[in-house]
Amino acid sequence: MKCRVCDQPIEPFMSFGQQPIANHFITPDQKGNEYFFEMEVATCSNCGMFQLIEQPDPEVMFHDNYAFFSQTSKSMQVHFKAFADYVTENYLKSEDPFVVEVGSNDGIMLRNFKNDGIRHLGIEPSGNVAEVARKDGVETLCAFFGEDTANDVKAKHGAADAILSANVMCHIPDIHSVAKGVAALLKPEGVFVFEDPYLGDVVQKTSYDQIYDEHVFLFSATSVGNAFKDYGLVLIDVLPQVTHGGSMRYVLGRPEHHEISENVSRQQAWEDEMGLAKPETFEKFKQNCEKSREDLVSLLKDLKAKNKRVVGYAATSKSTTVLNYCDIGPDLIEYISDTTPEKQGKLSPGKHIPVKPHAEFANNYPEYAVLFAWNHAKEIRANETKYDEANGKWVYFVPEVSIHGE
Ligand code: DWN
Ligand code: ZN
Repeated sequence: MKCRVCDQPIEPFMSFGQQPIANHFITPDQKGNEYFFEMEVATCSNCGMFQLIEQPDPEVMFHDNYAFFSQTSKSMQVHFKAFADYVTENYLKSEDPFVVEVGSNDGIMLRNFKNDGIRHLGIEPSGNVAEVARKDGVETLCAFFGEDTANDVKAKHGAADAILSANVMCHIPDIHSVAKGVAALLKPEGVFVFEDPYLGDVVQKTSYDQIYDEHVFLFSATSVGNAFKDYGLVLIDVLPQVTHGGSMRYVLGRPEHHEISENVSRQQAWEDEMGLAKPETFEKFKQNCEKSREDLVSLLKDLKAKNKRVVGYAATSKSTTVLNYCDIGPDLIEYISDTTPEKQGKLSPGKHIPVKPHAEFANNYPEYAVLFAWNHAKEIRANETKYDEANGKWVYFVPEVSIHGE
């Protein structure tokens, strides 16, 4: 096997077993017809890239029925307004700037540029979410991003001052085609700003649920720096983010036009110290994942033995990895409450736990709720004070399996 980025040989250090498509919530008649793949992971000791060995075809994962809409979280709306303001204040200095977002989903970030009258274009392959953005007045092209799309956009709209992306780059297996596209579309002084879940956080918190079919890479400052250097793009800044349980914002540009922040070398030095490219680190990570699995399964079995009602809270993509890796089905979790209409009335991928609207939870509180959207804990706990008052307990599994509210 070869590294997807630098072509050096790599070996998987761990398998999460047979995993389905994380966002493919099924109807009962689709049982037995699900797509599964062996989810093995590796890190490259040459370029530092953490990656999936096998990834299902993009068309299987992203399509017109894609079940994730970014706008479902209020705090993410606030986050993307702040992201847009950061870009405008720091990098949109030209007279009539043009901003492109790769994987613009339902327009959650670009609508801030639209509101400020800034020229923008979203590039989004999933037709249903792109349509939501268009209805909101956000210019959106329904396409996968690569060199060809970049050249088409440049011919039609001109070069971009900023190319942005959030929780998308880690989904694209051909990072070289993205880098070529970015290099082609960006003005000489332009910037490429993207953020994704950060490998350092995943390893530190044992948040292995960030690993699923869509996330072909988990980035670090080291691996991002290596991946783009052949295209004349260097890291000029890195800014840690609290979103998605710990993310990193990477700012890339051409060195002749930008100063390089000290944040870059500081972060890379921290990664070296932490051993983020070393096999021992991932051997320990594997052991931590196994311990997390044992602890969660034994807690749920114990609650079942005590006849407690346990449900899941939020049918996240991440929950697919947890449920399938830990082999947790409807015998241990009665249903999963989720606010997304497209998921409700369906069954969770692989383990077939029913997904029900939030009203089901609110109208008949369980005794325990497993918080699958632990990354939104602050927002969710603030919204669910009545559940706490009713003596409801929360099960967390990041950074370790624990019960809250007791
Ligand atoms: O990278 C990705 C990230 C950005 O978003 C995608 N591949 C898919 C998605 O991952 P996720 O599904 O793990 O995202 P979230 O934001 O952790 O979870 C969203 C799900 O949680 C939605 O189905 C809605 C649900 N939810 C809920 O039911 N009640 C969310 C909140 C905040 C709530 O209060
Ligand atoms: Zn590599």
